[in-house]
Amino acid sequence: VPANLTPQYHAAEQRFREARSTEEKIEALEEMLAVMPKHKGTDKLKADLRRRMAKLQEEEGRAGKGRRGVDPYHIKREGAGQVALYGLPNAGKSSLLSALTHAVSPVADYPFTTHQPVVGMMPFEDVQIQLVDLPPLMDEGSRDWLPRVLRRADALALVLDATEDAATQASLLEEGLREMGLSLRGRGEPPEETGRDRVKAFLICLTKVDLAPDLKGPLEDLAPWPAPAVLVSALDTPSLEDFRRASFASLELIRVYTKAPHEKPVKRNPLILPRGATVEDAARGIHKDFAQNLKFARIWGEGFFEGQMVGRDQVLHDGAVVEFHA
Ligand SMILES: Nc1nc2c(ncn2[C@@H]2O[C@H](COP(=O)(O)OP(=O)(O)OP(=O)(O)O)[C@@H](O)[C@H]2O)c(=O)[nH]1
Ligand SMILES: [Mg+2]
Repeated sequence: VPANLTPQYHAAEQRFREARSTEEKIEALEEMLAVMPKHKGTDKLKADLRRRMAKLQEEEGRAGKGRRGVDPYHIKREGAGQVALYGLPNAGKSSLLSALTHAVSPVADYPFTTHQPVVGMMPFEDVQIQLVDLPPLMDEGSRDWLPRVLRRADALALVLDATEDAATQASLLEEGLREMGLSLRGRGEPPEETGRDRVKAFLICLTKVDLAPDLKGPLEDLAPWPAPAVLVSALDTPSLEDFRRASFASLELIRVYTKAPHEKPVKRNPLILPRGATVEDAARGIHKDFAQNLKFARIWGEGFFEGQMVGRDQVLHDGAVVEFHA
């Protein structure tokens, strides 16, 4: 029986491989076990993961209640995904975090204001995205831990000050990331590793547009970049909605809504799945037995007639409503 591991499993496995601390390794393993399809084909894998888990837990115990294994800069992922804000000093990162979330990150009109990560939850439609405000490029104090935080984020938001040269800022950031072993990929490009580099999804955010005399120039300069630039101002609420949308897009996720037979298709409590997820993946997101016993599903949404019958391999799109039949 083939294991048929899901995209979520592979993502968790990647986090396991990159984990530095025992705590992180345990966390990634827990997720691998949780999202792993459970059937005959994965019995051996499950036993193997359990064994590794036991060993790690023992290690953590030896390290004195896990004190040594804990990374104080480990930011526990919450919500649909984690987007890290990265930019030059004074670009406007903390102002964005404060405008988009309930978190407060000190803002000042001088550079190098932020020294520690500040985390906030940003609502977008019916999902929550975790935003992480960070010290800027060239900040000496964060040299040791900043690369780890950036590596673990699901996507990076490159925050550029619209009153300064956009292309230069973007290149400096890309260079800085390269020095940390990070490179950027455009949307839809596969997350393959290029040598030792970790490849990150990203978006470009041109902020302080309320102060910028000209936006045509910067936009032309940024056109060759493989991610669309969003234009925002921390002072302009409608523009912030564009940032929320672009952040969600950068995570390459879909929202799938489920309903019981005879219920109206209502969009609430979405299942969050990686792009490319199928009916079977959605069923597994609810309960493993659901996926195993699934006979067919009915689907509502773009490209389908209402309640169209589909099989377990049907790829789902953002906003689809699904009804499972066992
Ligand atoms: N007019 C205007 N001013 C902004 C905007 N965003 C940030 N600022 C100002 O720009 C300055 C820097 O903002 P911060 O949010 O502290 O910038 P930062 O990128 O967090 O800076 P570091 O933490 O030093 O890297 C502050 O004086 C902000 O008030 C904006 O959209 N419009
Ligand atoms: Mg700041």
